[in-house]
Parts: sequence; structure tokens; C-alpha cells
Amino acid sequence: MTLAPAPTPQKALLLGDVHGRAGWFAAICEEARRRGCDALVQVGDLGYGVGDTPEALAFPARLEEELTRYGLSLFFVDGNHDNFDLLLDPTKPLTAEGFRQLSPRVFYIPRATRWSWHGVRYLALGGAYSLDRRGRDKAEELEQKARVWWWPEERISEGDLYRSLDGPPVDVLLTHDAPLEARLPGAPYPSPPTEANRRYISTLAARLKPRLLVHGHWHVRYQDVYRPADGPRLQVIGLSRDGDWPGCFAELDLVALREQLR
Ligand SMILES: [Mn+2]
Repeated sequence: MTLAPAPTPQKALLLGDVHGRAGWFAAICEEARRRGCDALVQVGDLGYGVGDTPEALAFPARLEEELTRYGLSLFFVDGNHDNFDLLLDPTKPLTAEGFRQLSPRVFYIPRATRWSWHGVRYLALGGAYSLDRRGRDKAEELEQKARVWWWPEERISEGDLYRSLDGPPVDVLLTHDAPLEARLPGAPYPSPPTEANRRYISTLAARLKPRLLVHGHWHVRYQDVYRPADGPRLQVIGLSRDGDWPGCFAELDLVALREQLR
């Protein structure tokens, strides 16, 4: 079943990692409404369906409740702290844009989805490597004790990359991880799987010529500009995490964006 398109937002609050904190999310919704936003665009590690504490189990319903209270929609990409069994649930319907509608106001944007808002072309590619997973041995040990809240789908696959490359250029990339070229404040821990994941995003940026890339994951707020493959200048916005106010969000006028990206 394919649904009608999701409501097209006019003004968004871009939002970094939330990690399942409902109270924090409620405060963000209030701030978004105060600024006249009609949507949240969240770049992964929402924490959707992760954990079995009462708060974690109630989180999806709390999202819907707060969004309704403040008249917002939520569009989000996946991170490495999101429940892929729920995000990839084939019984949940897709909108005309390809968003998976998880509840009335909550739209998950699957990897390699392309869509347009107000003449601006977007592509989403979530996913990152969990630095907090501490290796396979440890995870197997944990798995014997209790459920491990980790999914192998978290990393970008070659298939995700090729599906993303299969199409025309885009204006905006929404990702969880950062391209390798982005100068993150504070040196990220060197790790080959992390670099492999970031390299996929670099490849995407070099091929699709976006002008703006918004990401989360690294829990640091910064902006950078570079030229992928000597193409047009790419502005990178990294958003911080829950607990970092106002570093975890940025306002974006989605209607004016088309002119700004020219
Ligand atoms: Mn993350």
C-alpha cells in the first residue's frame, strides 16, 4: 500500500541525536513551535524502539503525543541507536515519497530515499558504526545474558551506496555520519569501520554534488565547508546530541532554501 505524500513542511528544526529521551524531545518540540516550525528533521539516533525500560517502551507513543501537542511532524533518518526491526517493518505503509509512516506524525526516511520539498532535492542515507559496541567478543558475551540492543544493519552497505548513487544530483544530503573530509572538532577515534562508513558518505557527496549536508552521530556542533571532487562548495552542519542546548538543533527555512543554494 502506498499512502499520499506526507505533509510538506515549510520550516524545520534540524535535530541531532535524541537517544530515546522523551523529556528532551518534548522540550525540543516546544522550542520548534516557539520558532514557528512545523516539522523536525532528525538525523539519526532518535533511539526509536531501543531498550526495554518503561521509558524506552513508551517512547514511540510519547513522540506522537508531543508532536500532536505542538502541531509538528517528524522526519528522521536512522542512526546506530535505532531499532531496525521496527524501521524496516514491511507492514508499515510508505508515503508517495517513500517515507515509512510509523505513526500519524512520525516518518522514517529509509536509506537512498530521494524526494523534493519546495524545489529542493534531498537524499537520505542514515547509518553509522557503533563506537560504543566495543567489539564482537563483548557483544557475544552480552548476547548470552540478555538482548543486545544492536543491529548489524547499522552500517551503510555497498548496496545502500549504489542505490543512493543511482539517480541525478541532489541539493541536500541528510546523513547520520559525517564525510571523511569534514573537520570534526576533536579528533574522532581512529577506527577502520568508522572510516569505511564515512568514506561512503564522501563518495556520495563527490558524486551527487550537494550544497548542504546535515549530520549527527559525533555529538558535536560545528560547521565546515569543503569542495568534494573539486565540485561546488559543500556546507556541512554537524548537530550535537540530547543534553546540548542549543547545539543539538538548527532552524532551517525550507522554502527559502532553494534560493540560498543557488
Ligand atoms: Mn550515532
